[in-house]
Amino acid sequence: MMTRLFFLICFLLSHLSFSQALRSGTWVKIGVTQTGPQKLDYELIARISPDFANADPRRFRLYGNGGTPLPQPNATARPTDLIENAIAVTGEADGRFDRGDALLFWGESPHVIRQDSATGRLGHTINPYSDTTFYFLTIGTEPGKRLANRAAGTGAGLPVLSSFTHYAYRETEQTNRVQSGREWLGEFFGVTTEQTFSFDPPGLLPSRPVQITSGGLA
Ligand SMILES: [Ca+2]
Repeated sequence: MMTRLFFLICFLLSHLSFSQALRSGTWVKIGVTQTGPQKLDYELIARISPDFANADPRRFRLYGNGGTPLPQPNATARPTDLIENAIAVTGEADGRFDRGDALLFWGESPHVIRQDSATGRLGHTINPYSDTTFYFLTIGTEPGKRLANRAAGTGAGLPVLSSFTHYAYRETEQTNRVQSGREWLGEFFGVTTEQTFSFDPPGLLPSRPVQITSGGLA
């Protein structure tokens, strides 16, 4: 889950007027490429910016609006600024960010897999503008938003699951026919009529059906 995380240090000053949230303070820009829990431990954060090593971790605040692009229609509502995300900071109760402490948050890929509510089928959407989702970490003047604790459930009455539907896609977005727009295509066949693409889903049940969908342009 920790793969493909990378970090850039950004000291964003007040001239970045497009975001009120980024107008002041020390900021760390965090790039995420895969959806899932993300963990930044003390050593990593302290190496990126010593300011965080000397700060009260209860004031750590993470901002980000997820990975999907803004809606195309102008009239569709969208956030006007960065939204604070709830995070967990282990070891923050003592007011010191030190070895063994860590920051955890849920990060989203810029590309989304969703289930169609009408058909029940899974599908994906490629973000045409970015291959990375960015989050922004800062030290606030007040305590930051935190994940709430929830008592563990008993599981009583819930079905026991032994399998699930796995979804994988290959969409390499290599070429654009008209050098414009958001429609990008994958592999070019030309005189070659056959190419092989491998998928290796973990734990594949051999007796279960596999559904394959493909698209092409001639
Ligand atoms: Ca601590």
